[in-house]
Amino acid sequence: MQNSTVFSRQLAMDISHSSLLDEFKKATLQLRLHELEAQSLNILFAGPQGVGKTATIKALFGDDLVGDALSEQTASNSLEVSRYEKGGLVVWDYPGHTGHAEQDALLDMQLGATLTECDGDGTPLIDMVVVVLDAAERNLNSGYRLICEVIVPALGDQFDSRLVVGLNKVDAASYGYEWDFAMDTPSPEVEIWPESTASLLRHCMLDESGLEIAPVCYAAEFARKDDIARPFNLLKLVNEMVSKLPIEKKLMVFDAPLNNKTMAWHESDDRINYLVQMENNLFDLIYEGAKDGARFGGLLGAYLGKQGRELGYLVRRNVRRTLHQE
Ligand SMILES: Nc1nc2c(ncn2[C@@H]2O[C@H](COP(=O)(O)OP(=O)(O)O)[C@@H](O)[C@H]2O)c(=O)[nH]1
Ligand SMILES: [Mg+2]
Repeated sequence: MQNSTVFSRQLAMDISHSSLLDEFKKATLQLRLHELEAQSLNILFAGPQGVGKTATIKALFGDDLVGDALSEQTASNSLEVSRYEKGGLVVWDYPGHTGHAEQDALLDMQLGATLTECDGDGTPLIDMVVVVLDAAERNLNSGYRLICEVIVPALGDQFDSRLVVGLNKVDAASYGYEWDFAMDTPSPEVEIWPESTASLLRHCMLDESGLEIAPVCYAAEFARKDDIARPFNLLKLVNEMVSKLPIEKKLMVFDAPLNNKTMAWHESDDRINYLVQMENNLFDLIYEGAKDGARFGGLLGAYLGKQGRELGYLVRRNVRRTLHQE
């Protein structure tokens, strides 16, 4: 049996080879997977210059996605929107303000227009906007204004399910505090500054725009002593995205070329178990009617009996393989 790198295809193969699922269940699950995989996913990244939008895209979807694009060199500091595409995934890397008032106004207009664009059925072109802000920046005003004055009005009443706010560079924000190398986690102090910035932002957005959005603190390139930088809290960020996306788009995140570096998905604040949340999300998506992963005794799907448990096992195995968490 040949393995597939596409999540839903590998899962479909595993389902068809399973000896514990009956033929009817197999057919139901295959049909469901087939419905869910025939989609496209458009994610737009926006935010001021230098906050790490491109770094975030690379952290999530690997260097290849961005590297494939011809315009990489020219795009990084230009006014052009870069568009990266692979399979059903389309990523829009939107340039930030340059300080030139006229150009900036034009950029905002373009961004607003892209976000309001819909197809004939009224389905938006852009499924999700991820606004990246720099937690290390003392002044977050320009990013904040971008959210409140450009993005939220353009998203209209769907802003809640189409907007994720990320506070990047938590490593740089926590200057003075150290990574706890003995425990291999950030020391509690490392999180305090970005988290309080996140609550402040959340409060301001709620107050000004009625937006109930909790920014996710993360680092696309957590710089570590004597080691190459690697992401921190990436799983939390991607979880937030998957949780908000409409049902028919969720699986596409897994079918996208997710970063396949071994350590990319490992380090998180562990406030909740993001991997478990991800497994639950996927299980509920594929096994219609399931809730919270239908866990029994902690086992994914086990509440639904033998077949649920088998699907739970297959989902778990594939999630862990995709995110290198075996
Ligand atoms: N310390 C730190 N630096 C980062 C992080 N993410 C990105 N950077 C750096 O920030 C700079 C700007 O990143 P880039 O992705 O080009 O920003 P963009 O203009 O928003 O696309 C680069 O030098 C990155 O290496 C992070 O999590 N921590
Ligand atoms: Mg960039």
